[in-house]
Amino acid sequence: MASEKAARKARFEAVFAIIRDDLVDHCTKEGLPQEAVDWYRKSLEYNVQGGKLTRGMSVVDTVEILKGRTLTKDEFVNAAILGWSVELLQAYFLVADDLMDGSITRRGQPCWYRSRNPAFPALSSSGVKYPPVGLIAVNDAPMLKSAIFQLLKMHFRRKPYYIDIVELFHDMAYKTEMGQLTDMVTAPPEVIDLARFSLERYRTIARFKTAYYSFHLPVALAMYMCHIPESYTVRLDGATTTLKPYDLTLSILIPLGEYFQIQDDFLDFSAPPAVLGKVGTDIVDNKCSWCVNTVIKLCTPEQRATLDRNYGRKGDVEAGAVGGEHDVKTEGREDEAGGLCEARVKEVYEAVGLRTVYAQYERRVYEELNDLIDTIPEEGVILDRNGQEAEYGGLKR
Ligand code: GPP
Ligand code: MG
Ligand code: MG
Ligand code: MG
Repeated sequence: MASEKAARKARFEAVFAIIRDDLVDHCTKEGLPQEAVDWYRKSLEYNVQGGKLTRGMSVVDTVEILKGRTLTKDEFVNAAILGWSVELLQAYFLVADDLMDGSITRRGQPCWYRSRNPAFPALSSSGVKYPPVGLIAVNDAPMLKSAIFQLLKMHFRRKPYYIDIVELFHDMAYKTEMGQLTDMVTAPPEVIDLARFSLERYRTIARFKTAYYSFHLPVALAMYMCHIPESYTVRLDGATTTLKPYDLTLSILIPLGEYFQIQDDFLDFSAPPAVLGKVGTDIVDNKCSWCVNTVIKLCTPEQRATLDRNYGRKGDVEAGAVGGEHDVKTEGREDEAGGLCEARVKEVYEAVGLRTVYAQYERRVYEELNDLIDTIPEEGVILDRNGQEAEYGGLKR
């Protein structure tokens, strides 16, 4: 079972070389100098590979489920190219986000803007060997996004669903950018003010910043590839109903994406670094996380004051606690990312019973998502506009 999963991943990963070579060869054909071509190749390899690949692989999985059979070689490669296009979008977001957040590492290596690109011969004579990428990343990021539309043109221009997938990528990117804007203005760097946070604001950020491109996009791409129409009529238990499958997908995958982000936030607080794969930083980074929003609603005024003094602060001394009991250096606590301030916040989280609240939420959302999934009609005869049984590409196996 585990080896089957690894084989599926390896098969998907093998398609990366196709998209990289398509994009690099295109730059060469455009007549770019070799150092620019080498730079772009390095950016693609560094930023697009190395993730979990769940978004990309779910395009392939969904096409397989919709078709109900093993894919032909052509079908697989096309689905995987769409999957890698989602990974390109993700790479674009992460390169830009790391610059905006001033982050240090990503996927176990330095963030792109902090990395040293060996394809940088122009400056190596200045005595600095491979200077950091720096602000060239401001151009590298949108090049990763533009690469998507170049690939779609190369591989899907003659497909009847071409314009649908082009519009879908534009729509999903725009939604994510709206989410990033809301995230940035809710917790701008250097402004720590928990009064800006609320669970309602959190939901907006999670849905726009994460759910659309991570959950709806891969599934909707697969649906377009399988020729699923925007709406169709079915005869179900004798009655005729109009279904809008993409709206139905949104109605389930956006709440699922919200749950994914809430789980991510909870793990940031609760999972040991060995399990998380990184040290959780949401508290010291002043993130508008599900955890802090939930605790704000449950805590006493004293606990709220502790949060106000310590949230978003990386340090050993509580800000505002002049000579007070908490004005203590954290000797021997270097293991903690945020020192004493973070520890104080975590104490409040534990005291209000955040672990129990999360467990209750998870049970409830699991039921709710299953109820939503149960609303999808699985039976029914698809009708054409004359009321006759119709055949709609991927809908018919
Ligand atoms: C990462 O969020 C942000 C995105 C994936 C969207 C970025 C969108 C742009 C238009 C740039 P984060 O900063 O909360 O997550 P992480 O902790 O992974 O940096
Ligand atoms: Mg970030
Ligand atoms: Mg961010
Ligand atoms: Mg997180």
